[in-house]
Amino acid sequence: MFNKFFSIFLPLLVVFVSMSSCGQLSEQLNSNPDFLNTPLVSEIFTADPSAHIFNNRIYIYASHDIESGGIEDDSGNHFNMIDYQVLSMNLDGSDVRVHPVGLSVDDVPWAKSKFWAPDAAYKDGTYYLYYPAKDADNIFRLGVATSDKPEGPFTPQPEPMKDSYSIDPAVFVDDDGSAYIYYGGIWGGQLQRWENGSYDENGSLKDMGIPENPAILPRIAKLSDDMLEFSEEVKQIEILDKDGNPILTKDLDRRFFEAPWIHKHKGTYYLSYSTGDTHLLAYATGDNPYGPFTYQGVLNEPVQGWTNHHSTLKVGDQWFLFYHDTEISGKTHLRNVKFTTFIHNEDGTIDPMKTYFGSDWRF
Ligand code: FUB
Repeated sequence: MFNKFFSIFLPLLVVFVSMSSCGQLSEQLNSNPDFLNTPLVSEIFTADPSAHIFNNRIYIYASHDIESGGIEDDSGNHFNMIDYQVLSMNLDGSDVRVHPVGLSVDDVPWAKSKFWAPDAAYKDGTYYLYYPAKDADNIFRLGVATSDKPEGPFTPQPEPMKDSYSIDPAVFVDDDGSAYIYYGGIWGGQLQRWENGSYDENGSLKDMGIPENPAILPRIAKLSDDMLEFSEEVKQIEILDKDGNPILTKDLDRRFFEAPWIHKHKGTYYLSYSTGDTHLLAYATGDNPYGPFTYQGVLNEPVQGWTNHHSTLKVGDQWFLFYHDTEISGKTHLRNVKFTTFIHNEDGTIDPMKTYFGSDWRF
């Protein structure tokens, strides 16, 4: 009965509640046939949603987009976020809330700017917020902050996680309780500056490596028992094609760009990620948290806006994709979080989702 409720009524209820929570603005926007779903909130701009269930409620850890006047460029100069505000809602999609500021860049001794895509995890009564920020040398590092409440306020650790770099942390807790942090992003995310194991500002300014070479890869490390540090040396996560060959730098539709996320379905690990300048979410599968992962296909076609960043969440028996687009603002740096449902086919594949109909994407 519970499962039937979730699979049949929840999506409908969710659409209704989303529409009503955004009021007249959403009703107008919803008349635009280009967009399949409505923004979850319209009080603030939100992006890069990482959704989790804590205490029988859905919590969404998102970037809080603001207008900072930064001129748009390939390094993400226009994304100058300064704090995090957690979103939450009931499991049936009701009671959508925007919580007060949970962490500000001014509270973090080592962080100077750019609170980009965060994630969160829970262990033994403590909630952990993982986030990237630029330090005083303009190098992206990953930080952790803790709270006894899922929405914060969060108390930051005084230093970044040791040996951390780049952006877009996503923490996956496996069935045996082991926690892994996945991260990385190229171009503005600086991953290309770490190819030799230490920071090289003169590393390729984009991912302009040799087109025939394997693409730059996302990173993984197991977390320590206290969830605050890496407990092992960082590893690269291989993404292979179906013949077992690495995806190449020139393969812009399939190569990793940013936003790694992991979910597990029937024992298979699904690594999904953004392809950046081709604006897709792609997914690859593996049989353990470290991979290698084999490319399977497109998860979400391009949304409106340059970035495409997401998370997946199982509520009851129903899987949800949380993502963002720019429906409210029409501006790449002022995004709004949305969600939709998806299924895994019998053979484990996921059909490409189409959440925006304004593109001429070729599926
Ligand atoms: O929100 C800033 C950056 O844009 C994120 O870290 C990337 O994943 C992209 O969505």
